[in-house]
Amino acid sequence: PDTQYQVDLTNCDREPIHIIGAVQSFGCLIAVSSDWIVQHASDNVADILGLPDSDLVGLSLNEFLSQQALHDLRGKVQVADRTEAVARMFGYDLFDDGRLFDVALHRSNRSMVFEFEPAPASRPREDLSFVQPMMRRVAQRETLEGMCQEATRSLRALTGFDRVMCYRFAADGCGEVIAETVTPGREPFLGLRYPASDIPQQARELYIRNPLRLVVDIDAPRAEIRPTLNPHGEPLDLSQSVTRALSPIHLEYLRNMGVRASMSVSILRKGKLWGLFACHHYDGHYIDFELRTAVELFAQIFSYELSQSETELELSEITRARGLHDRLMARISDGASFADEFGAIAEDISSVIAHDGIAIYSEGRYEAHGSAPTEEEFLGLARFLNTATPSSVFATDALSEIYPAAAGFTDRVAGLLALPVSRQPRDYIVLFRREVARSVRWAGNPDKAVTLGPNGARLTPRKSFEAWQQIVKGKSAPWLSSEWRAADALRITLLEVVLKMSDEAGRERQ
Ligand code: BLA
Repeated sequence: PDTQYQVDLTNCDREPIHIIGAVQSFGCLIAVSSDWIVQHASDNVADILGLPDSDLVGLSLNEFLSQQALHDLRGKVQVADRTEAVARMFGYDLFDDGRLFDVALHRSNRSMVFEFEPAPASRPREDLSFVQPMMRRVAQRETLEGMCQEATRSLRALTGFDRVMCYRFAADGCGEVIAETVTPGREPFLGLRYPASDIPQQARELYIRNPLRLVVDIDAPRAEIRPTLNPHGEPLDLSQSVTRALSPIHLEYLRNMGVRASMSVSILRKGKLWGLFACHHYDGHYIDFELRTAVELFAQIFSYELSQSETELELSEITRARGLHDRLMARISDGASFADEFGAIAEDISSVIAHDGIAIYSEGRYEAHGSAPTEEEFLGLARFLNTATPSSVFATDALSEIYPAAAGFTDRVAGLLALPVSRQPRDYIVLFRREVARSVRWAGNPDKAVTLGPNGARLTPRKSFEAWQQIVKGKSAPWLSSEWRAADALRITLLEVVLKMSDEAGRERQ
């Protein structure tokens, strides 16, 4: 149609996916005005509902629905309006003839939107009864990764998708597969990273408001919503729709991957998109609305559990930082020298701030563990640090951008966090991090044959991964604000430690 937006890889984040103008063929859509006159209908309505008349636009609902159905739908409309959410009916006998439908209802601006999916014949449903046991198993896991892993395992068992991933966003919008359960024999995606552009901004905003989308079959024709514009000249806003057709760019991405069905479910924390459960299937895969509702519910409870556990983690960081202070003070009280204790001290620090290498530069002596510059390289760096940090923590995740000589040791160090631990001359404890792209490797088969769509190889996970590698080139994992805080507390402790140790050393020398 004439309103169709020309999308390509340069304008993905402007593609108006919420007014895409079509639903998928597993459901149909009718939008009505406040007086229940049909304003829009998808062109598969007659097909799905089994109506003789294929053009419903301009008709009143009571011309093709029974009084009972109208009454029941009206009740649900009130629920949708009161809760400002999608109201649901499962296995509803819409025409009083034994054919059952699942119905989703929501308000979209001036319209009330109904979406219908043929429901499986009446059967005992237990989807909801799985949610609590699933959540209990998740809650038993001690770590965040463990919780996510258990969630992917049980979601796969519940929904039958070939692959279920937990995809977490970083502060810069890039994403990482942090947990995965996949059919044996399929290439694992665990640990892989993707650039922010793979899930563009407007999609993320939409996914906060509407937590679940399903693509049943990328090869199934979509059903156009007609007319494209209402009498006020506006397209139908499908933000809350449960049968919306997805962006053709994204479908091309799925096709390039050999994936035919996809589902993703939002994981929120404090109103922000924390991540997604992303599911793939290598065949068409439909799960009905009732099961999708159970999945949504699971994701919602999971989100709460997750935020609680992240809050606990943040609290335990404070406790750990305090513990570190006590351990460091204890180490010196028995008179050991800083140099002797450095290995143990480094170990202590790594429990609070993750790093790949650590060095101490004190009174002209340099000692390093792990991934770090050589002494010669460090001497130049120390002069740079002297100019950079008056007397506080200094950190960067892209050292070579501000200190070009660091290009000479990017094979070992991309980011650093420096703690000045004395005043004159400048002594430091420095934590180093390697280039993040170096620590992640694509484990899959590079020569796998794919048939590519019009936008070429960019829309494949491998190219996405390479795009991510370019974006983060020369960068380490960022230093989080919690790590800055821990570092600042640590600096004060170390200052005390160093002073005390040099005091004692001084006394011994006398
Ligand atoms: C949407 N992109 C998505 C979604 C995911 C991804 C999970 C949500 C839709 C869904 O449930 O399927 C990304 N999926 C991934 C990634 C993996 C995966 C990274 O399985 C890794 C294994 N996509 C691109 C590029 C563009 C793009 C380069 O890769 C544009 C420049 C666009 N992705 C794009 C758009 C959507 C999307 C427009 C929204 C789809 C919609 O909701 O209509």
